[in-house]
Amino acid sequence: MGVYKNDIKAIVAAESNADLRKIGEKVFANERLTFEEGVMLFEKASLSYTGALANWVREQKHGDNTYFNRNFHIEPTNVCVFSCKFCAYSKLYANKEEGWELTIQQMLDIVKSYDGKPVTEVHIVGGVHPKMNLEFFVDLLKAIKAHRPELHIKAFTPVELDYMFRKAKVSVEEGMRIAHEAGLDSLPGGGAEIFHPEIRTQICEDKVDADGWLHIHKATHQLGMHSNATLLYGHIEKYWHRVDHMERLRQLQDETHGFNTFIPLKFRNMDNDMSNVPEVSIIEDMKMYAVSRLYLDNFPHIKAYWPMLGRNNAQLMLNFGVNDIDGTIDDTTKIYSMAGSEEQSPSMSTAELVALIKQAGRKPIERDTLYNVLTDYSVVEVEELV
Ligand code: V47
Ligand code: SF4
Repeated sequence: MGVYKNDIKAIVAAESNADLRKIGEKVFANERLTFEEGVMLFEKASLSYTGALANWVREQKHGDNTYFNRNFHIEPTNVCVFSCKFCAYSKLYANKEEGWELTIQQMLDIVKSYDGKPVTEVHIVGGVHPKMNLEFFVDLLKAIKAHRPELHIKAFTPVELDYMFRKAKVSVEEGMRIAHEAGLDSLPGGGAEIFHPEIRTQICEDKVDADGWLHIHKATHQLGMHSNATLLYGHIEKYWHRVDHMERLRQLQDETHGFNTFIPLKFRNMDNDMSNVPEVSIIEDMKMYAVSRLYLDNFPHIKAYWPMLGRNNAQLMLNFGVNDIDGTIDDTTKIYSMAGSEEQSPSMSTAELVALIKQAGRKPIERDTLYNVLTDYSVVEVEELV
């Protein structure tokens, strides 16, 4: 699209703060930003400056290509042994009347309900139920693969996996091997929240810590699988906690190159134990996406998860470093609607997603989970309106 392309060098040259000018020059030279520079972008740079740089990087990496996939979600249970303060979704085991737990057959029936539909991925993530153990999920993975072998299974966060592995008394490496052999193809990005213990102990102290989260992703990458990473922003953290989080991810990515996508998740405050914490503005959202594009120089993709952010805001982020807009979710994904997300019952057809990306002046590309191009909708008409 190149809104900024011709003007970007002039924007940097005109910047009055010498440190920010240096950041701009480093971005052009493909030089890595330091921790201090990451914090400075959040604290000192104007949104237009950061946004212009992030857009430039986005266009260097992907041009106008904007990716989405066709997926569906399964949430095995909302019963959870943990009690993250931001979570509006989990129900304690003791309070099961408000909880649900699906059997393997029920989950397989959900998969079967997509028979004949052109979905390429199932995303499975939920609460940590004390009775849903490694054996249970191995059986689920095998059942799905037996029914539809080509469906990519992106499932389980390190929070769920850590619990399963410890209960099964297997190492992370052994547990990941078992899950992979049963059919697990990749990991979604959840459970990362904010890594730094100063914040983590306040918002989700009882679940897997930063080292544990990173260990599971490292073991995943070592098996040749890919994964995503998230960051929960806009609550009680400071800017430097966000940069610390991204720094840890950047370091692991240097080692393994296994991450595909970074997904900043905006904290929503409805019906949880942090309802007193106000939500941040759209300006903060744009900053978060833009700085992440600049800081995570070794992450191929930055995703705006539209059910959480709202489709119009997600569209806006396509000018602030974002090149992926998740998928055509067409179920009732409860984890967000319960926390007050923009989209109470997220659902968007391929035609709607394509139109949304085109309105932003970008090229809609349907991808599979691993970013192989399936259809370029800038040259192909949307064939159906499902
Ligand atoms: O880790 C929970 C977040 C995450 C709230 O990899 C909340 O493609 C905001 O990671 N406000 C799970 N966020 C979901 C997730 C995800 C989503 C979409 C795509 C992918 C991917 C991954 O949801 C949790 C937590 O950070 N979350 N409660 C809340 N109140
Ligand atoms: Fe459980 Fe996940 Fe909610 Fe934490 S965020 S309470 S681990 S469902």
